[in-house]
Amino acid sequence: MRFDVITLFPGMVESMTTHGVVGRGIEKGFIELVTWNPRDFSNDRHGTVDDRPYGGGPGMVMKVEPLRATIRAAREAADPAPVIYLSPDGRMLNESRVQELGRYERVILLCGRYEGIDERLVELEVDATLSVGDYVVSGGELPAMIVVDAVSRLVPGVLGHAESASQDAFADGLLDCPHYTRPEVVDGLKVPAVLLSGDHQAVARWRLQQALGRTREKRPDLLERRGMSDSEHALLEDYRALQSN
Ligand code: 4FV
Repeated sequence: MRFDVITLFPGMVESMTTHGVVGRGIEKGFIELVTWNPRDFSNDRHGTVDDRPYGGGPGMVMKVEPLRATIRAAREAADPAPVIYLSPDGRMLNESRVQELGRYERVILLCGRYEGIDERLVELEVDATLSVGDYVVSGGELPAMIVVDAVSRLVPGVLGHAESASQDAFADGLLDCPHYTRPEVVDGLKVPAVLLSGDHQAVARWRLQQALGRTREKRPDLLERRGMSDSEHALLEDYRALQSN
């Protein structure tokens, strides 16, 4: 999978190429990350990419031309790819949208800065807009890096065999089960006995029960959306009985 990221701060995004899962995915050749700086496509010698907003007000707005030239160059550089703009007014990123993006061979991620980009660029060149949450950060780079990381985890081969995206929270629409490691006792708090039993079936049942219970407690909206099988319903009832004891 290839990610082309249009950003005024290529170094910030390129930091992903040498760290963690994405860094390894690039080393192993499963992921490609290319950055494009609109300053290199500005048609004035100052590399101007922004200007004052029409109608007045604080801050600056990113100009259409440098971005359009950058998008055109990125588009021509490899196979067709959707242009995704990261912005608070986009559809909220979630696991199913991550899986949707994971079905492409390539995506172009457009990072805004300042107050944002000229709306006409969105109308003319953007295929979809995504938000990573109802708050404002100072640029689209961090949201774009979230997209690159979350989607890269779904690319076969990126996660080592020890890790698997199917174990991830939300992979099956549920929050994750709790995790424990050595030592066995911390301030008198023991690891749940089932995890020391060696009974893999009982461990899998316990982990599903915990995921159902915690999702019911913390994110009932997810459980509404996902629904449950009869055996999962029984597991959850059992969980609630255990919790109430
Ligand atoms: C954002 C978000 C976000 C808005 C103006 C960048 C900033 C600045 N992007 N999800 N939340 N973007 O806050 O995606 O240009």
